[in-house]
Amino acid sequence: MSGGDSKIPSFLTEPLAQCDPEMYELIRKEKQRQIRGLEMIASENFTSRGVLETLGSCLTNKYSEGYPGVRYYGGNEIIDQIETLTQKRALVAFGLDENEWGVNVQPLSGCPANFAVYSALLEPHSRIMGLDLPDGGHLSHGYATPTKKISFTSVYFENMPYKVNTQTGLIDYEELARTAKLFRPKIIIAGISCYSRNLEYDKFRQICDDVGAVLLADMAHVSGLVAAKVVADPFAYADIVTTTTHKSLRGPRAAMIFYRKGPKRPQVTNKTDNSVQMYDYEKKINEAIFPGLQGGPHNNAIGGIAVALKQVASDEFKTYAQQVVKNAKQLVTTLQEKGYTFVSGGTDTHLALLDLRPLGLDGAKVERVLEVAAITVNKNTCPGDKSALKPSGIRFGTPALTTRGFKENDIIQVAIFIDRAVQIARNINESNPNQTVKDFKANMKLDQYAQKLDELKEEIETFAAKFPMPGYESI
Ligand code: DSN
Repeated sequence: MSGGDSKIPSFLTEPLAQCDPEMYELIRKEKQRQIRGLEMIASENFTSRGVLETLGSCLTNKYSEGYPGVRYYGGNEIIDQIETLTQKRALVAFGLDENEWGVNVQPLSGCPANFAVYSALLEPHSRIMGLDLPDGGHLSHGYATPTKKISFTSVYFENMPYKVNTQTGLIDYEELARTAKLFRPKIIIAGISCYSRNLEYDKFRQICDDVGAVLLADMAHVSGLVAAKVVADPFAYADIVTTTTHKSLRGPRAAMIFYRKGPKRPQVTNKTDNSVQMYDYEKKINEAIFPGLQGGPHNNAIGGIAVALKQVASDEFKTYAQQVVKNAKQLVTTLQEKGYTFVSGGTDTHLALLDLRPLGLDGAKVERVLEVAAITVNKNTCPGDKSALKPSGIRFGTPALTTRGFKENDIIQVAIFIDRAVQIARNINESNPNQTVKDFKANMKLDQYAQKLDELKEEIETFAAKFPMPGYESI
C-alpha cells in the first residue's frame, strides 16, 4: 500500500489569493464594484453565502448524466439525494402538489430551459407565439427582424409575436386572441423580460384553450415574487412553467422546468370523449434536457438551487419580496413626481421601464451616464421602438438593492441620484441633440460634465457602501 506519503502540487490546495493572484484581484475588484455601486439591473440579485459555498463546493467535480436512480455514471448516491431534495423544495416553494406537478432542475439556464420545452413538445417549424422582444418579451421566445432570424428559437420554430398597445403599454389580449385564431400556435408563451405589470394568466389560458395551444409561463423575472405570492401566480393556469433561479429567486445561475402531470385539466380534456387524458410532459421534457440538449448537469448549481429554495420558503423571504415591489413602486412614484414617464404608468412588480423619448434622450446615452456614476442599469426598448439596437428606455429593477436592505426612504435617495445623472445627460445632449452615442460618450469626458459626474459617483459610492452585502467578506 502506498499513498500516505504522496504529495500533490501546492497550487491544488492553496487559496485563490495565493495560487492565482491575478484572478483573485479581478474578483476582488468586481466585488468592490458591486459593493460601491447601485445595482439596478432587473434580472440581477446578490445571492447568499450558502449558495456561493455550494457553488464553490466539490459538487462541481461530479458527472451524473441521467436522473436520480438512473444515471450513466457510478458514484451518484449523494448527488441523487441532492437532486431529489432540490425537486422537493422546488414544489414546496411554489405550493405545488407532487401528484399534479413535477420539476426538472437540470437546465443550465433560462434559454436552454425554454428551448428544451419547445423541443420536447413540438416538431421543428411548429408555431409558437411569444411577446415581441421590443415590447418586453425575451429572445428565447423567438425573435426575428424582417431580414434576420435573431434567436435560434425563430430558426427552428415559426414564431408570430404578440404586442403591447403602444398607448397603454399593456399586452393587447384581444389582438393576441384574434391572431392566435389565425396562426393556431402549438404553444403560447406568457413571459417577459421587460414588462412591469401582472400577466393575466386567465386570459392566456382562455386563448390557449380556444386554439388548442399549450400555455408555457416563463416566470424567470418574477419567480421569487410568485413564490412569495406578491404577484400573479402562473401555476393556476399554465401547463408548463419555466424559470431561471438567479433573478428575484436569488439563487445560483440555473433554471427549472415545472410540468403538469396526472389527469389533464378539465378545460383541455377532449369533450367528445369521456376517457380521462393524462399529461405526457414529464418523459418528453426530461428526455429533451438529457440526452436531447444537455450532458452532465451542473450539480453545484442544483445544490445551490436547493439552498436558495430553503430560504425562499421562509417568512423573511416573503418580507423581502414584498419590499422588492414596494421599492419599485417608490422608485416610479418619486421619479414621476419629478416629471419622468414610465411605460404603462407604473409597476406591479420588481421592474419599471423609464421612457426617455419625452426628454429627447435614448437608452444608450443614459445607461452610460448612469454607469459612470456607479448606477448599473440596462437600456431597453419601449413599445413602438423599431430597433432593439437604439432603444429609448431604461429598465430599472429593485431585487438586488432590496437584498442589501434598501427601503422606500433609501429608494427616494436613489431616485434623486438617478434624476441628477439624467440631468447631466440632458445637458450633454442639448449641446447637440443629434449627436451619436459615440460622440455623446466622448463629450461626457469634457471637464464641465466629467467633474459633475465624478462628484455624483463619489456621493453614490459613499451612500451605497453603507449597505451590507451578502456572500463572502472578501470576494
Ligand atoms: N438577460 C435577462 C434579462 O435581463 O431579462 C433575461 O435572460
